[in-house]
Amino acid sequence: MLDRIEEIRTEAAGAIETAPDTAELEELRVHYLGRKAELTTILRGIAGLPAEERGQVGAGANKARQELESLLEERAGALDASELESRLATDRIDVTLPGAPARPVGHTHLITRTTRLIEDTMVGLGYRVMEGPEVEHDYYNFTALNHPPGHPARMLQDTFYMQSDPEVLLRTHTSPVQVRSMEAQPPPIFMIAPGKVYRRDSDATHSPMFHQVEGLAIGEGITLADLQGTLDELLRAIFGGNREARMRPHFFPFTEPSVEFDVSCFQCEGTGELPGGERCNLCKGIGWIEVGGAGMVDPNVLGFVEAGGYDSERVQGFAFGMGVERIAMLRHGVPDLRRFFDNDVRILEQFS
Ligand code: 2U9
Repeated sequence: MLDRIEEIRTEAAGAIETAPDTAELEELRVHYLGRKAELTTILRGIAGLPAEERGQVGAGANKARQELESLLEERAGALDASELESRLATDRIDVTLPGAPARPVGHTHLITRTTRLIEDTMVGLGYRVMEGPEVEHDYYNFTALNHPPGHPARMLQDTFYMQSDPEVLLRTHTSPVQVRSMEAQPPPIFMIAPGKVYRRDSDATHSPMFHQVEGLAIGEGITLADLQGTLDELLRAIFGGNREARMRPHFFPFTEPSVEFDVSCFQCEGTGELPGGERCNLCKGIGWIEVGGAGMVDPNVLGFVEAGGYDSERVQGFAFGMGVERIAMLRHGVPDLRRFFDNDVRILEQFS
């Protein structure tokens, strides 16, 4: 019996030492130490052995069992460690990899891009970019901008008024930002005000919400010639090449004199004619395209901010305004302004 126990121990010890993985090791544990194992059967039968054999066989079988148990534990520890090591080596996850499938990168909206182009150009000329509230007081939107009572632009069809307070409205232009900026900062001031504005108007070229960029330059000795040079520079940045600005007389309540300004046509180079001899369809053969309004700031407007240091006898300057949608439509050949607000991603992809 003792020989058999020794045989089992040797055989089991060899198998345990060479077990290739924890699953096989578990099978060996069941085979050599489980309920139906030979060694277990021997231990269970000790009581039935002759008295003189009991002690030796019992001690031998228990020793063999204990030895095999500790060998199993040792091997399990070694296998666990090496299996963990190989799992760590093969299961490595690079959390910086993109998901599958990779997400497409989005596009900046054309209105944002056009606004930023204008901002970058004007910042390059030394202007600051200022913002203000879209819900405005009548004073900043109209009164301080020299809109006399009863002026048509104040009329209900043009402006969204608050029902609960007719003095409060959605700004119809970004000009209130200039007034607020002049209140906050003495001259000289060079600033632009980009942002959303609201008017009761809706068709292919008008939207109840659209975007403007307005500019303001006030200081000593600023003239209409400075406005011409600034517009030349800005329109070249927007429409490229050797574009020029052209001013035509107009009327605005907040500027005197007031002008509308055009850019020389970038399709026919201002000739009004295409290479084949036919009339340019973009400028309708005129050679110029209307892009905005401007003028010298009316002394009455400066009067509203006199307390901030704007003495119209000492400082003067110009202001200009452009509709961002119109600029983007011209630059990119978009025929209908509503496409900017349809939320169809294809228009973003087309102009990426
Ligand atoms: C102050 C003084 C004067 C801003 C100006 C225009 C002319 C103008 C239009 C262009 C197309 C609006 O988007 S549009 O419909 N803007 O023609 N805007 S001068 O004049 C100011 C602004 C603020 C204190």
